[in-house]
Amino acid sequence: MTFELPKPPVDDADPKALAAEILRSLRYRIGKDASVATQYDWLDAAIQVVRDRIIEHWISSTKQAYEEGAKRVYYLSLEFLIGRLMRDAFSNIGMLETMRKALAELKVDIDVIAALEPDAALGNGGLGRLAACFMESMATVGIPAHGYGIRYANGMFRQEISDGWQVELPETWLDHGNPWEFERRERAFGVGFGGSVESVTGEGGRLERHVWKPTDHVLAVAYDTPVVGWRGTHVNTLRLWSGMPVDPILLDRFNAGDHIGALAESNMADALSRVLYPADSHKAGQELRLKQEYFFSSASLQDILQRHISQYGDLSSLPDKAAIHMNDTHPAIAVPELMRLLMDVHVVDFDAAWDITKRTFAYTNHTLLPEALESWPVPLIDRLLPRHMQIIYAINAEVLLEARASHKFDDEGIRRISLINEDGERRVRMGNLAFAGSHSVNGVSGLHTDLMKATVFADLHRLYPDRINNKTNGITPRRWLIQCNPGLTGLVGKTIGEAFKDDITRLEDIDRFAADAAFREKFAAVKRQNKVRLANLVNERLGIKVDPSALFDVQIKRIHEYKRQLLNIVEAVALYDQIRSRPEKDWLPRVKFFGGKAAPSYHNAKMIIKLINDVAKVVNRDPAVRGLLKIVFMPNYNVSLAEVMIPAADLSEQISTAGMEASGTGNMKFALNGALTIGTLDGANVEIKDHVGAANIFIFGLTADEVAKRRAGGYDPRAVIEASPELSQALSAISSGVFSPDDPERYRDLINGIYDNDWFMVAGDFDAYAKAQRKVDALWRASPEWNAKAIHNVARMGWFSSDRTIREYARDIWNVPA
Ligand code: 26W
Repeated sequence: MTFELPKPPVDDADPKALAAEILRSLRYRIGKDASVATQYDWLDAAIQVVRDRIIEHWISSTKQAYEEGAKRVYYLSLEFLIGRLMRDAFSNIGMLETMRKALAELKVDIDVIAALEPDAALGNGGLGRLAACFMESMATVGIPAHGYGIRYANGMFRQEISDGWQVELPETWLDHGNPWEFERRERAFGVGFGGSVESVTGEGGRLERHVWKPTDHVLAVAYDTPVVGWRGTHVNTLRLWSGMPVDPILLDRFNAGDHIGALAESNMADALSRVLYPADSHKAGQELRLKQEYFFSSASLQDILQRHISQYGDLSSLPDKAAIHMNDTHPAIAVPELMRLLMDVHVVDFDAAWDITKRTFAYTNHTLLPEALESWPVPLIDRLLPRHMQIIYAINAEVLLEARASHKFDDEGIRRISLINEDGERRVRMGNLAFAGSHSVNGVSGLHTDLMKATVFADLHRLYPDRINNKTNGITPRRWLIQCNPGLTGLVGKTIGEAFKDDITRLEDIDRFAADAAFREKFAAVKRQNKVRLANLVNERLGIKVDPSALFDVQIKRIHEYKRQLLNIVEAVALYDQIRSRPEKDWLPRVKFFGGKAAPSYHNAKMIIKLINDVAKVVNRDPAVRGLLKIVFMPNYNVSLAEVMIPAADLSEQISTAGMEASGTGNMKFALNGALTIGTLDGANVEIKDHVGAANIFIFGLTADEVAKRRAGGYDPRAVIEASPELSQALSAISSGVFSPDDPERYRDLINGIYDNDWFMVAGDFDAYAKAQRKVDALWRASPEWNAKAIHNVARMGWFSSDRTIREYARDIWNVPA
């Protein structure tokens, strides 16, 4: 017998009917009457109403993939920086405006409740946000995909600024519950740690297989969140694992009087999904981090294998039906885990298992910074995951055999290819492991991929020359244009029609309007509105008044020496000095915005935050500046704040030391929203320049090659500083305590770093940067030209859609239709 289920009842275009449905949801799901409902209750009730429609598509998408026997993509990532979901879901399913009206009928302001939704900060920065954009694009282009990660109870810390210093506070995004997630208690897998490996022998004492007997056990419980693609037709799943004890209380221990020890499993389970490591480029290094990596990799693989076996019976067809993608090396332990599951549980021999593994996995590298390349001490892996250590040795033997057979390497080359670093304490190189276990290894911009081939993976690239490929990053235009910039979206729609919403490359159609004075005026008016919105927010949060007609210059991203917020603030100090010494010149009003978090243990990054705030205090209060320069550090930068700041920016700061930013994705978001970029030839800036045209971007500074040459020898930062009066003045002001009268020595070490070594080429690029900034000033004065260039940027950014990136992954790496 089949039942016809009631579908969500009403006409989605009718606000009155929707309002009635919201009231019903409030009553029967939340158990409240409108008279006592809080704003949180309305948020919950509204989400539930739209969620019902999403579930319909979710179930049909899942069914369809199953019935067609479609190949699925599994995206393994320790980070998904998804932010708020309400606007995204409502907008993608086409109900944002009717829901706005329906709520208005009930005297509820959708923008007010939207602001109450917690910003799900399950990531550090670029890598996590990329995973979120990819999930949305996979749903949009209709690829059946699951994201797998950890449901951290505490995501990225909340940043407060106290007396100019960063203070870290816990982020508790689940405090009011989470209407988007579905707990799947029945979808739980055991994950083990520790113990020993036993051999199982068969007839005649022949070794048949190994069995790992872990001593510690936890359960991984699935929480599913639907991911809605554009137009809502395809819905995928983000499955996040939460740790649960197998036995909440170990009764034998409890009864023996060991009441604390009885909670050991419970505590470990809790710790596994407790907190996101907030270091985005320093090795986390802690044992718990490795445990998190194994916890989610193992649970995800067990889930994938169970689904595959129940549908196809055996695992030989796994590579034809599953593409498993590793977002950086964080899930690299999945390589030996799949080998273990194949060999020890499903009794596949090593060669066949290795073949299946390599054909199933692919790996993306997101950074070349040596301090961010993961490696784990052999003794640690041996203790936590003894069977995996054996398998890593076996894989290594295989790889080194191939390397020797190729006759391409001397002993040094072989040592560099080895999965085990033998210099000093022996460590497993997770990048080499991920590389060896994958059929595809990709970088995230053209330059980054070239550098991967030439540096970290030079030897592995020689051994496997077809494995490395490039996939330049992208961003979803739904969140990063349509939702965050309704003004510009409306203007573009009125001008060239709505087709660009389904094919973002059609934005090209507004290119010719750059020559149309009336259009430029309207474009400028939209930008101004967005700037007014940001100015109000700044006033509300910080009590700082900024003038929306000033140039809004924005650098928002993680705080890192290589991203060079220091270059930016030093240049601001130099400008301040000039405004004071030449008051008669017609200086251009400019507001410099900064935002970003420093890893709690990253001393210099925290000093840079304090310096920005110290400089802001002096500059913003100096009457001699007459408001011509303002400096604003926006606390707690996150996805939601980006959605307000990016549409309001005139100038986008993308000024990393060339060769160090793998791609950047903020750079793409700004240009798409009509900011001009000031940037180095680094990461995807190179490709942005190619697309928008050299005349429509401010490129300055050393190239990656030049940086490498300088570092190799002969670079004398002291001489460079002495040759630049502006720079010398600014550096000595900072270092002598002009901005830190309460502690004149505060910046001595930070500034000495520039004099002594200048690894990040702050001095090396200063003059070029300052000169480029004066070009910015000149163009800003010629505002029709500025606006024309900004329009060209918007028009030519379609290629940077993550839909394009995802289609390339689908075609070149995953072998799935898109
Ligand atoms: C082991 C600790 C750790 C954690 C995170 C090391 C490294 C990371 C990431 C690789 C940091 C990251 O987010 N990388 C950024 O990835 C973006 C998406 O590809 C790029 O656009 C950025 O340039 C890159 O810095």
